[in-house]
Amino acid sequence: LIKACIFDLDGVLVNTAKYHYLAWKRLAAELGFEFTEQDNEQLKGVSRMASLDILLGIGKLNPDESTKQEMAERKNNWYVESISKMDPSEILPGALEFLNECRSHGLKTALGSASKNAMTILNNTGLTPYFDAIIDGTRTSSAKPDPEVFLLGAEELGFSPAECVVFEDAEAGIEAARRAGMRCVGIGGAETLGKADLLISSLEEMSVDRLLRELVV
Ligand code: B16
Ligand code: MG
Repeated sequence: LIKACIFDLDGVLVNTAKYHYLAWKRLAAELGFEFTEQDNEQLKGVSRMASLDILLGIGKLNPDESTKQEMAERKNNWYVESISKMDPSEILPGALEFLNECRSHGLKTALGSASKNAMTILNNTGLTPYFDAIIDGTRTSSAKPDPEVFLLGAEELGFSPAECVVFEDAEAGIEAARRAGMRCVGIGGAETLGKADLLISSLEEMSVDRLLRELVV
């Protein structure tokens, strides 16, 4: 039986991917190479330092650890500047409606995000009160595809993994949900999210009825 929904943040509830992309692109430009939107696909759902490693691989650079820390901080400062201006209009279509529907049907809700900046985004968009538990990158030690973030969410809600459904837009996130023993709804295309139990293109297509109907085991 499904008792709880665990939501990824970036790409599921808000489109912060565009701000991550602009900040990484700016860093790449300062380092002297191009970083395309297609390159950016590889960074979705991946932690900050793992993203930097992918970026540096594209630029064929291999700086020492302290330089890497400085680069990650530089990128994050630009990113934080962008998200500090976010407001409720940046919540993705269907997200609020579905969160409200979950809660009115008695389903518990949790956030399961890799981002260390999740609280800023939730507070600026007004999403904070919609969650019974919030697990973000400040509370985990292993990044997706490790299942830690989702297992912590289930534990905090008091449910077993089998009672939780994860909503994800990134391949690493779908993998994390599967390793956690949770069912998952992928938001995006089959090329990257083929392993999801159910695929939709936005939360506008989701309803509690559909969830309970299509994800029965
Ligand atoms: P930060 P999610 C992820 O958020 C993003 O998809 C990913 O692009 C980002 O690198 C990661 O958070 C870490 O974010 O630098 O703010 O700590 O999709 O797990 O909500
Ligand atoms: Mg995401």
